[in-house]
Amino acid sequence: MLKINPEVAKAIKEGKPVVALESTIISHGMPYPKNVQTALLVEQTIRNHGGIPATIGIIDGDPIVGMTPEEIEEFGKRQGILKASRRDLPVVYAKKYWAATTVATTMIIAAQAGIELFVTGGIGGVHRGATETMDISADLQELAKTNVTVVCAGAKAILDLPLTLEYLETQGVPVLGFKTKELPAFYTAHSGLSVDYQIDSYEEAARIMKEKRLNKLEGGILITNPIPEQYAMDAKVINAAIDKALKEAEKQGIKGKEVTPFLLKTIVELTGGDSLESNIQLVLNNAAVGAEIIKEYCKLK
Ligand code: PSU
Ligand code: MN
Repeated sequence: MLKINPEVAKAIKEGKPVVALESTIISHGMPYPKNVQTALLVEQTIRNHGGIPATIGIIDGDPIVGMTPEEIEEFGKRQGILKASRRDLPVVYAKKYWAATTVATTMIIAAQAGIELFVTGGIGGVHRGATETMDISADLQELAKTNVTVVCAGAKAILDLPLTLEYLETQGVPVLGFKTKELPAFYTAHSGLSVDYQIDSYEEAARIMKEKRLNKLEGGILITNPIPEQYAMDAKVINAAIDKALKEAEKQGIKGKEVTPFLLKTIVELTGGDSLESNIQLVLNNAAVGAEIIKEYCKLK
């Protein structure tokens, strides 16, 4: 049973623009206290753009839609919070664990609550070497079947970006570029790969969302929004850090759901915190764009 915060519940009922937010980025994606400061700033940015934020996480086995600032603070510093993807949910609920929601589980819970748009930093994808390891994020499968639009800054080059695009194509997920033809690569605006379509306005994004739902084309839409130029990292610096982090993960035998948090943390260390600043700025930028898109979508409904 969902625990929906009253402000969020009222907004959903009245057709107001609600934006879902994930909690793995807080517990496993950034260090304390920047994780909490960022989560609160993201919520404020959504409000400044006329939206209602709903940060999602699991407390004592209860899925919370619209965490309080105190709950966000707790997620930021508490040790031992699980990272829950789709397969973990029944166990986390039954055993009454605290768990952070990934892109996949945030989509699941958002859809159950009636929230149609979700903002994050980067999604999981097909990992490099996946032809051997079969490490493909459950986020991609969720995008294939759950009716939530996800606004992100592309995917990190810790992943195999061409294979990630192939997978999304097979699964029928539209990959859109917000004012760009190129798939953004999280810390930089450039991957050298093309998105399926460029969209040029919030309204255009909203109309695509509406058509997908009207025509019962189940599944998500991925809107990729490039990091603003002034916050982007130097491609050489970030790519060197990514390569080093990947080698370190291999050396330490990091596997399964530990891989992504390990890489994120190692990259922050290797760049002396610069990558964290870029990460924060791109999420704030996504929050602004996401709020504007859902506002347009609410007008169309
Ligand atoms: N990518 C990022 N930052 C993140 C994540 C991914 O740039 O915080 C998190 C998201 O919660 C995403 C999850 O859903 O990692 C993917 O984990 P995995 O690769 O284990 O599926
Ligand atoms: Mn994985």
